[in-house]
Amino acid sequence: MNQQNPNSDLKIDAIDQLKSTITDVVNTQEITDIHTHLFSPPFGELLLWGIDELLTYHYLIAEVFRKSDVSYQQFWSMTKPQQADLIWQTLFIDNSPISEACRGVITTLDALGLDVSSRNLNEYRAYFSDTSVEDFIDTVFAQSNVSNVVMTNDPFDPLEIPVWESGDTGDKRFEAALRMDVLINTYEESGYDQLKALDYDVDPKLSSEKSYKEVRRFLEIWIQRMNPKYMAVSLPPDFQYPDDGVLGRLFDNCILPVSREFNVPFALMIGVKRAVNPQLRMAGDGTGKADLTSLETLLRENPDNKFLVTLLSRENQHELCVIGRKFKNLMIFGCWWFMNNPSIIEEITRERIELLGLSVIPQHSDARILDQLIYKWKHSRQIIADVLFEKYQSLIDVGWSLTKSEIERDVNNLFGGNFDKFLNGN
Ligand code: FIX
Ligand code: ZN
Repeated sequence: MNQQNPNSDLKIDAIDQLKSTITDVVNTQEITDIHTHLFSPPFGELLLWGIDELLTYHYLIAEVFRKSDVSYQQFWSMTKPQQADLIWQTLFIDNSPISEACRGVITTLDALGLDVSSRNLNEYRAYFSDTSVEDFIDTVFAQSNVSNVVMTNDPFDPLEIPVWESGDTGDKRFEAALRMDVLINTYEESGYDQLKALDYDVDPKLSSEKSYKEVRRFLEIWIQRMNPKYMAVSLPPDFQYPDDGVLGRLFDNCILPVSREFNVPFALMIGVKRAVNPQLRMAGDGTGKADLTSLETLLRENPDNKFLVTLLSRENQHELCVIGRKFKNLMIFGCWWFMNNPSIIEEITRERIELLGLSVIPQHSDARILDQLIYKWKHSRQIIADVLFEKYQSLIDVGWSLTKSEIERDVNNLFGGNFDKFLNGN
């Protein structure tokens, strides 16, 4: 929502006025967070929150092994509070917490009103045990000024299925995204068996018209159940399109037609190498540079399909912006995972704005733990404000003038308007 005030139409032509206006607008604008791994309360244990979850975030698990002598086996046999204790001691007490993932914990605790100078983990634990999840959701949404978040919903997850079937997913601020990694990336190993078990008449190689129809039926049922904002998949850097394997058949005969028919965009998250170090479990994924010719082909051959795209390799980001200039059916979003560090967010945001103006979704949080909405957005808002300041300043320097309402319009589009228009437009 565009939050205007009576001074919105005053011309801004002085730099100090510009700085304070941008800071104010960027901090007060509500955000639609288009990709998270958060869940509403009916999903039970899938909704993670609290200090022990914050400290055992997989980004921090990867970091603790670099500084502690703990073996993989010892670490994985610990309870969650023990793992959190180890991470706190190693990364926050024995070393200063300056990595982005560590700094995020400190930003979050501070924003919640906890005394970070006490360094007292049990004091932080006490705060969370005195809070209900419902109250905490309100606190976090208010603190981060996020209006709604898009979850990541796996239609094969036994913990999710009963909630969707009940028709009651609770808090409407949590919206759905139909995630299709199991179907697309592991069709032959597991997707096929799971579809068969659910009575879909598919064949193991997904090579018949009958199978395509069944997969389309599966997708349609889930689209009706979830009302997802988009369908999504994460893909390895060597993803190829066109493709004469299962992926290509799924794309061409199932996903792209359904995506068009139901006007549900297809989100591609390209560049993840899963389990580069399996000992690290969820923390063991890596990144690689993709060949974006495949993305160009997909966009060119499917002009009536909408694609949301984020990439995991820094080396791919400039090329992605150039592709964005060529295809209006592409919406670039977020600084994903290993890209979600201040220096890289700044570089990518500037690069995107210079090449694509205000026609991008600059950030998503990828929060896995509710509390993280606070730091991920606080840190990103600051960087986005700095980049916008630089760009508006260069206009004012040569005599262009701006109003606050124009800045509000621009920021509103970046933080939610572009997403809504992309979903709802034709
Ligand atoms: O595939 C994804 O959606 C990734 O974001 C996650 O799998 C990843 O583990 C993550 O949390 C990144 O931030
Ligand atoms: Zn994610």
